[in-house]
Amino acid sequence: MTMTVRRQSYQKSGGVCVPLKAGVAQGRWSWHSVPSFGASWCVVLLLLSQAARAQEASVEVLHEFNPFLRGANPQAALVQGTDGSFYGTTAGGGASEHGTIFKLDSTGVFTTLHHFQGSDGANPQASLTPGEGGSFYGTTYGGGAGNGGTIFRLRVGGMRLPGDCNADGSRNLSDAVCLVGFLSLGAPQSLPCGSGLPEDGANLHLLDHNGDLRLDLADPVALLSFLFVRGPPPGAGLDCVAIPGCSAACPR
Ligand SMILES: [Ca+2]
Ligand SMILES: [Ca+2]
Repeated sequence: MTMTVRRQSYQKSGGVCVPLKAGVAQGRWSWHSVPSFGASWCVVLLLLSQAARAQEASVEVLHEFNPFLRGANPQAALVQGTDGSFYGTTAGGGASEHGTIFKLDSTGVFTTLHHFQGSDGANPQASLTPGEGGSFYGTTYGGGAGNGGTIFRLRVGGMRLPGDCNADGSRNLSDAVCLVGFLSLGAPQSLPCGSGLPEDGANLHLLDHNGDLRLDLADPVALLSFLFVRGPPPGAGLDCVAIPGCSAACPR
């Protein structure tokens, strides 16, 4: 049986060692040797059994809010986005010391997405709420025109037109050619978002025309069908959407 050894101060009372802290000797710990010294104190080795250890929780620090300019004093719960990352706010810190919005991705990479300036809000304290197209809605305690706070929308990722493979801001025959070229000829050598691979969620979001969660020749065929014979629209819709992992390429 695996044991963990801890040292705990005990006080001698009537010749017997008594734990100083309540709860130490309530069954989770057992003490196996009681070398005593002096008139008033004992030193006790406490052995925590493996079974008792299994009941203990452990905390792993994923990020420390330091320096202050990257955000400080988070108060709201994290919320998970459609990309699997966790999003949250800090009530303080940031470039203007009015708080920030941040992202912690699935690999533990921390990114500050926005620094509140005061005019757009200050000191957010409530959780973000997921909205359409990977966006989030939230509130700030202060800031805004009358310093009474704001309601804001956070768009995560660049605005992209579904199906726009060649990133020119329009959806037409050249996008079907782009996707066929990548899938069959290796030109272009990469897709426009994320890692450039077809498995990347951003590229799937942008180019999976038939919505079957994979990119293959059926997608440019479906795009051609939509463009020329009134086939079904792109799985991600007709309008520009914010896609995490993509840079912006929508018409203004
Ligand atoms: Ca295009
Ligand atoms: Ca597909």
